[in-house]
Amino acid sequence: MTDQDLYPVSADWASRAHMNKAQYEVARIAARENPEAFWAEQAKRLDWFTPPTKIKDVSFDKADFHIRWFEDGVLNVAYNCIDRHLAERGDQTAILFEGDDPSVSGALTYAELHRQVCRMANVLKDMGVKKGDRVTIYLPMVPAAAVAMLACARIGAVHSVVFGGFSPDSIAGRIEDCGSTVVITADQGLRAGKVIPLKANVDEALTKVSVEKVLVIAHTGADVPIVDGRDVRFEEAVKTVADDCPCEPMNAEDPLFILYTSGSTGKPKGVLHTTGGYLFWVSWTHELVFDYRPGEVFWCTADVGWVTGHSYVVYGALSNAATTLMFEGVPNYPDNRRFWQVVDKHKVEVFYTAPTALRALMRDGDEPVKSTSRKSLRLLGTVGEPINPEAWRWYHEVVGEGRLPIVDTWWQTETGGALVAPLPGATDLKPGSATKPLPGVELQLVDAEGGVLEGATSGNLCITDSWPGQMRTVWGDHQRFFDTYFSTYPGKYFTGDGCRRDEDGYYWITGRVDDVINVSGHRMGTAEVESALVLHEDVAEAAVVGFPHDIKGQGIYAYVTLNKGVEATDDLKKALVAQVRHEIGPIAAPDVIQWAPGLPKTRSGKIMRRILRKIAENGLGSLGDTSTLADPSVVDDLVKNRGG
Ligand code: 6R9
Repeated sequence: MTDQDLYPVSADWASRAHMNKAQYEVARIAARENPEAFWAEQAKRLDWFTPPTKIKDVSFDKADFHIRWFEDGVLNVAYNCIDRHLAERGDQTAILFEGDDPSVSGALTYAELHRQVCRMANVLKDMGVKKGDRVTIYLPMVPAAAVAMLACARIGAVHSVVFGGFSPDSIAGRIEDCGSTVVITADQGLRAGKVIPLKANVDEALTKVSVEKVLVIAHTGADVPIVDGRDVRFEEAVKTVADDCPCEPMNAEDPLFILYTSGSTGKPKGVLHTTGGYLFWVSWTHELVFDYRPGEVFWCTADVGWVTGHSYVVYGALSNAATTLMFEGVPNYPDNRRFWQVVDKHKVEVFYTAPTALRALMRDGDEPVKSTSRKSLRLLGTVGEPINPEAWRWYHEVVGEGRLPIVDTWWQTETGGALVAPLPGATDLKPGSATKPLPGVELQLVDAEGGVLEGATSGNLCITDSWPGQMRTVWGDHQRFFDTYFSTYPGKYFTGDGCRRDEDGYYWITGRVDDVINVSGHRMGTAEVESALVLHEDVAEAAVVGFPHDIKGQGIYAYVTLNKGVEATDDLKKALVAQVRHEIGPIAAPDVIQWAPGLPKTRSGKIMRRILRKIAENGLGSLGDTSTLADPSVVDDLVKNRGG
């Protein structure tokens, strides 16, 4: 098979979709030629307390760097996600819940969601939270997580959700960086039948940093210690609050949330998204890319701890009056039929997941899928990493029985929502390609020197103009925002991804070209893992690279140089893995640790990661130019002892 395999838009989809081919072309041109008018019109999909008259004010140039969208508009995100639906859809299910345990499920209508969000907002206010304050949320994938996010949005507090798989150290670092005064957590979470000690993790984090209050929600009902004066039991506090809470009028450019993400250097960055542009972008893309109609059952399997959960489980979906499904569990618990059983149980219509989950399920064959009906499904989606054509075809043929389009959506924490993705009524599909940019998204491929590449070619993926959902700053470090994304290729946003464009103008993301590893669709900075390793007293130096991994997409390969006289044992390897799990979380645990008597360095002392990547990939004989190595014998040893 070649990538010229084409899955054309069906006549049915073309006739009923929000956007067909002709409309897509018209929108592309309108957004490019008259952005003010185009976005002013599109932004009417939101309910504004004061509609914006200033639409776009952007410069990517160093001297005058700024990004502002809808800047005189006033709105509230919770109002758009809840209140405006109440009159017509108060009794419609807003959130469906499927627990880790298949016997546990539930549902919240929009009216109930409104009441719960108002009550949580009032609890937060009673705890002293005000507009602009930062609130850290560390919760399992349960409706309370969405309620907490919306409660913050309602009163203008800025949430920072920390994924439940992150360690106490990671929580502490994130609390400290954004100066949160309050943490919202639960007693425990559940995953594949195992308990996640959320409150205990928060307690440990708070031995390193302090906050004023911790709001503790009962989920499993476990008995967890309560610190007097600091911890507030939600179930107690909520007894005395009112059922209604007004929506704080927010400027379009007021912060909505901070979400930490890994980059090629340093500690994770606090990506900041604002109210108007972000909400507009996730709402618009959710409708277009999933060809969404209010009331359809939408299931995005991402955790709310990641941007995909923010944008499509919560904000995009609810702004479009969706019934959004929140799933606490994992694809293979109690067994590998779980995803499809949940689809049948809740009559899921749109299903959106990560390639890594598909690859893992594919390994178990077709039977677990075929034992279910899946007839409620009408559209499939993927996100997080490139999908290999083999997994794409399996998804299409086995899960979708050949009848469902697949939308492969390329985007980043920084972009707020999807930027490159097919529209099911407008874009013919090619397995493995995220296809084409959405209207208003201006892509460019450049070479290492920044030279613009035309036609069918490969290069570094840049975006030459802003879109409303673009991040606005790195929390507390605006210079880092500029330096990270706009200094490599002046005047352009650099994504960090490599990409190929084929002769039909389709984009094929090839993966990160920086020192970021994509492990099961989650970003991990090599520098972060290295820092965690060198914290160990026996470690002199460490270098971490990604390598191809059948299920995870990329695995983590660590080269470790021990201090003189330290014995290189398997127990020490285990201790190092444990160290990384403790410092960052289980997702950062190295798959391979290789003892390295020395690391390949240039004469100026820079580690040559290119060579380490090659060795990890087993790309022997193709190590490339090694003439700048200070000590070539180092490489011979690493090649000889590859893999451990
Ligand atoms: C939404 C999300 C962003 C990085 C991105 C790229 C990779 C995401 C992809 C994809 C190929 C896709 N990525 N979607 N690569 N095809 N459809 O995943 O955000 O966690 O910030 O990761 O993920 O490398 O740069 P985030």
